[in-house]
Amino acid sequence: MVVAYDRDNIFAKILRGDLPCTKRHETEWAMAFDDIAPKTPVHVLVVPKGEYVDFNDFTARATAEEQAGFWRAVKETAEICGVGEEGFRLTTNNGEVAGQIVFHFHVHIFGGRPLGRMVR
Ligand code: IU
Repeated sequence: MVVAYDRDNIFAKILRGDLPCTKRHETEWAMAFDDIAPKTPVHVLVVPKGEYVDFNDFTARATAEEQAGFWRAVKETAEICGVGEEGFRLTTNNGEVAGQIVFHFHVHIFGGRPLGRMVR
């Protein structure tokens, strides 16, 4: 079930500068900032600047240039946050069934400690 994009979602407000964040990286295509409730020593969210509800929406509607720019920013953010070499986990929750609570597409970068095996 796809929800409509809400321009007043929390990440849209952060992108506009209407809400503060601890910014880690910004490019033409994306912004990265610390999660407000970090689950690991490094827990950063990377959001595209375009208006996409979730991963399905982003991959369906974003241009190839936007998508490449976004994933490049994810890689750069991991490096900037000091986990690029040692390793990290990328997660995106796609839809309510996955536990998505903010409906502006975003990728979590988790790292900074051993994360264990998530899927066996
Ligand atoms: P999601 O399940 O991927 O949609 O989780 C959203 C994340 O956004 C979650 O880890 C929250 O801690 C985080 N977050 C935030 O960083 N700042 C906020 O104001 C809100 C949520 I609301």
